[in-house]
This record gives sequence, structure tokens and C-alpha cells, in this order.
Amino acid sequence: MSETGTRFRSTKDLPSAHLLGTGTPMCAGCGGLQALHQIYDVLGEKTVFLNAAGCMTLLSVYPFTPFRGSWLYTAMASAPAGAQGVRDALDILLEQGRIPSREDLRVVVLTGDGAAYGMGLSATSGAIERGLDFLYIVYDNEGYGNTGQQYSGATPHTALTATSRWGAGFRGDKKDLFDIWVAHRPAYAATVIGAEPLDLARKVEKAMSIRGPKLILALAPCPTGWDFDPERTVDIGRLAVRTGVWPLKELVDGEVVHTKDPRERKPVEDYLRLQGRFSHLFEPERNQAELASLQARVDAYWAGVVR
Ligand SMILES: Cc1ncc(C[n+]2csc(CCOP(=O)(O)OP(=O)(O)O)c2C)c(N)n1
Ligand code: SF4
Ligand SMILES: [Mg+2]
Repeated sequence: MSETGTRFRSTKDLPSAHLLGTGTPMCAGCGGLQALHQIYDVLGEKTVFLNAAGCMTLLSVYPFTPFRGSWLYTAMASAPAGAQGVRDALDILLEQGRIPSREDLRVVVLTGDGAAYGMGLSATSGAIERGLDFLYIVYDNEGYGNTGQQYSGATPHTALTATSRWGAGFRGDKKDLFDIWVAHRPAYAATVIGAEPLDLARKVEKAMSIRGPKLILALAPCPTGWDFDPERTVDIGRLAVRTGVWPLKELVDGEVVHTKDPRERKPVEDYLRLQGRFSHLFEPERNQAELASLQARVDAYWAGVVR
């Protein structure tokens, strides 16, 4: 675990809020909004967001926005293409001397998992391939939240969703978006969660210091889609890390490094039990086979981690 080279050594070092807290139409306890607040506090106001349609789109209702910087809304698959256009436009304005360098902006995609793991993947792949200088933030609530939590490419095995509501739940497996990015050899990639704010702030700060395509992938506990009490968002986020379900890691010089290593992991069912989307694994009777298979997936991941 590396805490060096950062101004974030304790929670006292975390910056004060840039995102205005005016009444947004978001759900109470939204883990995506929690992560976004923290990310924006580090990024600062000289930022232009390209937002793929999803829950966070509700933050800005023209002409109002809780952000102090710029915000563009795009179709679900198009945010990386929009980011290319904005970066190119800024570069032309800079080159022609029509804006001074102090007015340059960071180009940031803000997308849900439905777009990031599915609809927007080809546009994202192309942007990374072109070496676009942008930050790609995913808040991963493991489903199409804004339209009622249908399953997405990020939905975990057995989760109940609007489109896998019966029987044993979702039969597929969550894609590994971090590894899909790593396979593209980006400038930087990291997983984060709002429940671990120091780890998050350090990674965003590192991403800001590097040119090229950069991923910040945030697991986003979603009280509405995952069916839990909004006051448990931080508990669930911490359990995602301590059970090993959500590994915190980053790509450094071509190597994947784990930034929090839960050597004494809690049982995965401690995480599952708090969420209604997994309630069928416990009631009316315990589904030992599925619980064991979910634990085995996490164990297999950590067995392959080089320490
Ligand atoms: C091409 C296209 N299909 C469907 C929609 C409708 N739509 C708007 S938001 C959304 C859900 C997006 O899911 P995700 O990217 O995970 O973001 P979340 O809603 O979970 O924040 C959908 C399906 C759309 N805007 N564009
Ligand atoms: S549905 Fe989930 S991700 Fe969307 S605003 Fe509500 S809590 Fe946040
Ligand atoms: Mg989603």
C-alpha cells in the first residue's frame, strides 16, 4: 500500500466541497453521488464534464447545475466521442491563442455502468486507442438505475434486478471493466469507493498528474436499486472492500497494485445479507450452493493476487 507522494494523508487533508449541495433529485444515500462529491472536490472547478445519460444527468437541469464548471449531456454511448470533440476544441483555441493556458479545462467523462460496460464500450475503446487526454469516471451501481435497475454488464451473479426478478436472480457474471481498460494500456486506471475517501482522493490526484486516458472506476452502492436502508451506504461500501468483493487497486507503470489488501477477509455473505437484491439467497431457505459459489469467485480472485 503506497501513501507516498500525496497531500492526502488523513481525512483532515481532504478538500472542502466544490459541488453545491442544493436539493438535487437524487436518492438519499446515493453511493454514486457520494463518490462524485469526493472526486469533484479533488478535481476542482476547471473541469468540463461529458455526462452519458443516467442517474447523474438529473444533477443538471438547464440552465441550472450544482457544478461550478461546465457540463455537457450526451447520449449513452457518446460521452467519449464528446470528450474528443471538447478536447480538440480546447486545443485549437489554445493553439490559436484565443484562450490563455490558465483557461484550459480538464476533460472528464462521467458515466454509469450501463454505458461504460456496454453501450459506450466501443467509443471508449477508440478514445483510449487514440491516446485522448481525458479522465473517465464510472459510478458503478451494477444496473440501469435511472430506468428502474434493469441488469447491465456490471450486474453481479444472482442479483435480483427489474429484468432478473425471479428465481435465482441474474444468471450472468459481472464483466471486469478494470481489466478491459488495462488491456488497452491506458495512462492510468484505478478502482475506488466513496466509503474509502483517502484512497479515492489519492488516486484522483494521481490521475490528474498524468496525461492520456485515465479510468476512475467507483463502486456505487445504490439504496434504490440494491434495496437497502440509505443510512447503510458507507457500511456496505466498507464491506465491499473488507469482504474482497471490490478490490481497491491501480495500474502503476504497467503493473496492477492493490492499495488495500484485506488479508483477513470477512465472509462475502456479510456484504450480501444487507441487500434486498440478494435476499433470495437467505430466504425462505438458505441457498448454500450459490453462496458458496459467490464466495469461491472472490477467493479465486485473491488467490491470483501477487503480493
Ligand atoms: C441509447 C439509449 N438507450 C436507452 C436510453 C434510456 N436510458 C437513459 S438512462 C439509462 C440507464 C443508464 O444506466 P447506467 O449507465 O448504468 O446509469 P445509471 O442510470 O445507473 O446511473 C437508460 C437505459 C438512452 N438514454 N439511450
Ligand atoms: S437509483 Fe441508485 S445510483 Fe441512481 S440516484 Fe438513486 S441511489 Fe443513486
Ligand atoms: Mg448504472
